Amino acid sequence: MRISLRRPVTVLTGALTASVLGLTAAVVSEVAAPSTAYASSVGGAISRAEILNRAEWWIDTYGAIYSQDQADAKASVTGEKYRPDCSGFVSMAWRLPKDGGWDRNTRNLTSYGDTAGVSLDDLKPGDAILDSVDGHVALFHKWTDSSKTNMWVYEEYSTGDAGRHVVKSKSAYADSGYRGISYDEVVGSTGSASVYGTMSDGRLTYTRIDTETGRRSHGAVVSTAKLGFTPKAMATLNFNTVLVTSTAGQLYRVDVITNNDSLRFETPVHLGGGWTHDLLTYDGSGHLYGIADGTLRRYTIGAAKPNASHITGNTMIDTGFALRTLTSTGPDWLLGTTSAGELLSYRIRGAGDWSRYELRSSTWQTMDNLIAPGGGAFYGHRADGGSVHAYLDTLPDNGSGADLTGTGTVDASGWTQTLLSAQPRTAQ
Ligand SMILES: [Ca+2]
Repeated sequence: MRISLRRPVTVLTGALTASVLGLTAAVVSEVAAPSTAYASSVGGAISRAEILNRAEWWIDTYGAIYSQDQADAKASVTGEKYRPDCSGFVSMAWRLPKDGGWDRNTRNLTSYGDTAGVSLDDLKPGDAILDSVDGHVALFHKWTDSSKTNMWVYEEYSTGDAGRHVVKSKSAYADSGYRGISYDEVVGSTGSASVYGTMSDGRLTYTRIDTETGRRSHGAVVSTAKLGFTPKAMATLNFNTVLVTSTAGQLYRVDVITNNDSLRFETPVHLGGGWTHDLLTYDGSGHLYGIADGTLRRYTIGAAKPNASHITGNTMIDTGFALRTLTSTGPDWLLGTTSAGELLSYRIRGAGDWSRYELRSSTWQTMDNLIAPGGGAFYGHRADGGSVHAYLDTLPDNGSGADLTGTGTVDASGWTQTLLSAQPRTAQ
């Protein structure tokens, strides 16, 4: 690879020109301010959703800029500049550090001890496909279908062409000696969020979100049937069982028949009264939590499809849980928001025995529902605009928000549900 180092143009013809140049430079450096969707650091942990967002932004922003000259580097969405060729593009998507001012090339992309080989069949979004002999690398986006015959990739390919998002054949890659590589700093959950919801008229909804990419992968499918009562709080127990309370304080079990092309459920099974909870969540490990008037209670669920006798161990944990939203991030770990804007994590051990951690002190008052499928992934729903936002708490059980990042918007609108609840532990 030939690199010519160009001297910067520094023709100063007077104070006015200098100030104009300075202004221009400042504007260029503000190509895109970092936002919560771009929360990684150079060389640091990065989610698959962020890698794809970085690649998409570059392809959407630039035209035919391909160059193997490091001096032609272009700004990424977070401002750092990367060489606009195939390996510079992957370095940009992964937000790799420079080595002596140089981006990596196809010969040394895997020489820094921070990548691992992966078979083409096991590629995940944000991995790369590398031919270090003939010198090309592309960024894997997704398979076109479950047969894994063809894949979407992002790439900078050749001089005179714009970067592109194209379909490639796996067998053609394999025949040409390409191999898959993954970046060790990639963090995030794998799996999906299985999300049930209620509409204000009592219909039920089902939606799936791919937690790797932060994108909706199924639905929403909406039932024709209505629950027959006004839902107040809900907790998903497993893939086809949801507990829902009514505004009249009654608890119902909803058994789902199908959530594939349509959503159908059996007539809700009435389990009893006195369920005045404002919020409910299930931790995926036998404990149902509910908050009524700021009092947190824990129950033990003894069956996949519980009747009243399977809901035991009513334990008052404590008062003072004035939360606006509630979900569970793991066994006996709760996550919630307050109307004052806090994002709070709780570890519950028993009656009067719990710990509270403030992950964020402000701005979360806009959330109307929180849902957490496990693996540190969670989503915030804003009913006002119907948007759903993705977050990743890399270690959800360390009582710290330092490892918490926003990973993008799943949908900017369209989620008109009143309640949302994700099946626990469907992501790792
Ligand atoms: Ca954490």
